[in-house]
Amino acid sequence: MSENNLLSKNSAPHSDVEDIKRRSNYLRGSLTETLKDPITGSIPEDDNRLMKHHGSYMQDDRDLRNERQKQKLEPAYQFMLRVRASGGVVTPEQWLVLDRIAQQYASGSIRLTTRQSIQFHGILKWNLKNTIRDVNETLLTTLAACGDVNRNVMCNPNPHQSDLHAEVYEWACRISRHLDPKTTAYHEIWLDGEKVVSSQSEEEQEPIYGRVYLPRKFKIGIAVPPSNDVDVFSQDLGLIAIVENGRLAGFNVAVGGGMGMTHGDPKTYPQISKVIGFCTPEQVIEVAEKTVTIQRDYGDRSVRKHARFKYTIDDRGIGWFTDELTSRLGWKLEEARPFRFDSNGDRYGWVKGSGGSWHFTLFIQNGRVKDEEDYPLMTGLREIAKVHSGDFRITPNQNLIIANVKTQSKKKIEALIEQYRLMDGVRFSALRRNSMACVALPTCGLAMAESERYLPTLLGKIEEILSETGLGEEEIVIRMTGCPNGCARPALAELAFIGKAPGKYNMYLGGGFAGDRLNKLYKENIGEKEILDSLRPILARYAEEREPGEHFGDFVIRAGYVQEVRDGQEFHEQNSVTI
Ligand code: SRM
Ligand code: SF4
Repeated sequence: MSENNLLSKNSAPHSDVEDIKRRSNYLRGSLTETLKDPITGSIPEDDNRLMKHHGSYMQDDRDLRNERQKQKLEPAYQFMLRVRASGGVVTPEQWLVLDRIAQQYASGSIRLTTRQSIQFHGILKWNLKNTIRDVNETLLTTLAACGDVNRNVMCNPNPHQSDLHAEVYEWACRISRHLDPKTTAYHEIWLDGEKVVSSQSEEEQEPIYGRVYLPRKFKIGIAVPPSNDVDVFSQDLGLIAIVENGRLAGFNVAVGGGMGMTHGDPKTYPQISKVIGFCTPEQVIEVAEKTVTIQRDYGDRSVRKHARFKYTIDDRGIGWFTDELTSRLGWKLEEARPFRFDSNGDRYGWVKGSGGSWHFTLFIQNGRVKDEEDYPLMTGLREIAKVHSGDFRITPNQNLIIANVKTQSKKKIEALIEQYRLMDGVRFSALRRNSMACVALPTCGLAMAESERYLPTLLGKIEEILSETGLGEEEIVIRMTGCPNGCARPALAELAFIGKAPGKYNMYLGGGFAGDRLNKLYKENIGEKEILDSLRPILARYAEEREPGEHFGDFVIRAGYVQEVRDGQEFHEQNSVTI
């Protein structure tokens, strides 16, 4: 692969980010120098673009933005840092380091993300290097947590099938390692590694990505049916573990999912991936690599909004993609094998795994681990980490599993769960336990409305309606984001709210309970009162008229509130149903 190849397939002028990457000498830019600049707490935009590949974003505290502007001060610059852990597995020792970093360098909380990673907010430029060094010393990394590369590989942390999970998890780690950027810039900049001689060829420096990396981020997730907790259809490359006679036979391969869109731009849309075939475990790394290289060579490098893999596939057709994949592999995927998903949520509380160990799944509201007066979550988890000999697993729904607790240690962990009232998290309503919100304000620079800070309040009000209508224990998948980028995968929720402006949301209905169908716009730009007024009669009818076992997302389609969306290209079509 050479850069000329890339240029020939993408003849339109390249976006500025492509030039920044090309000039960066494999993600170095002038980061070493600008991090040392004592005049400002910020870094220049070119370096900020590169910094994402190292796992960090420059942000400013938006709660303070106006006040500081009035006082003619520079914005309160700070950095978000994302720590990658394939499949979300961290040891208790690593958890204790993450906990310490949160107190020492960040805003005092740990944020579990929708892709099983960990985020810190509020790190000052002067502390970034120490923070990244500490993360690496505990054998975790921030490299490729963000940026135009393959991101954290998600993997189902299903504790019911521990042996199988362990095998699938191992494949997730291998895929991730194989697709990691190979540049030594990360070690040079953050870990004071030796500078590598510049005479190395492109093939030696970045054998898979090349000098300009991918046109856009790339995401891979592995689901183990019947759980679709990784939202496999939202991934650029989704893998569905196929279990036959109790062993892992291989993976169905699904391509071209993605959630992001822009309000008012119908050329952008969320999409669900398409299942194109089956491969054995031994073939999966090659399938992942070739898929990534197809996107590397054919993805749009001129318009970043149109650069995700889903558009490459939709523009050229799924037939084109499978032909290209077959030609690069030199062999054909087998026909996809049968599978069935029953939900995309988590199961809470204690379960016994197949190896005899115990696992406790704890609901963590929107993934935010912090102490509150009546709910000392962060302290509780710290105390558990001090005595726990198993591991922690971050779920794709921003929750945490205290995993692999030996029978003889269960009483000790139970006592700590009791002491720190962590069971309270399990007793939340079914609606809340199936909820997710993205970070949004005050740190996310793209947020148009609140999300993490507002969803808990809105849920309280919807819970009242649910108990009035006798639906108190009904599981409804509800998600909110502060903008249409879709970080909490809202387009796959049965009920979703996507921020439009402060206090205003678009309301969507009709996603599949198992994360297998996109939802549809029901009402636009509405505030809390209208949200509740709209929902009340729908929920009342659902309580009265639902068929046995019928999920809310299916009901709203059958009852005619919204039309079914079978493909992302229908997402923006006018809802011809009027109720
Ligand atoms: Fe995301 C950008 C947070 C998962 C689609 N996302 C951002 C940024 C970095 C804002 C920015 O670019 O300035 C957010 C940082 C906010 C903050 O203050 O922390 C952000 N995204 C998150 C997290 C932390 C949300 C959460 O509440 O957990 C998730 C971190 C995942 C991780 O650990 O790697 C997160 N983002 C997602 C997902 C869900 C997923 O991957 O399963 C999506 C939709 C799936 C997809 O990619 O299609 C997602 N984020 C985006 C997009 C839209 C991309 C697009 O296709 O257009 C952006 C904007 C962008 O890239 O330009 C974005
Ligand atoms: Fe920010 Fe939008 Fe992502 Fe929410 S969905 S974290 S507001 S980019």
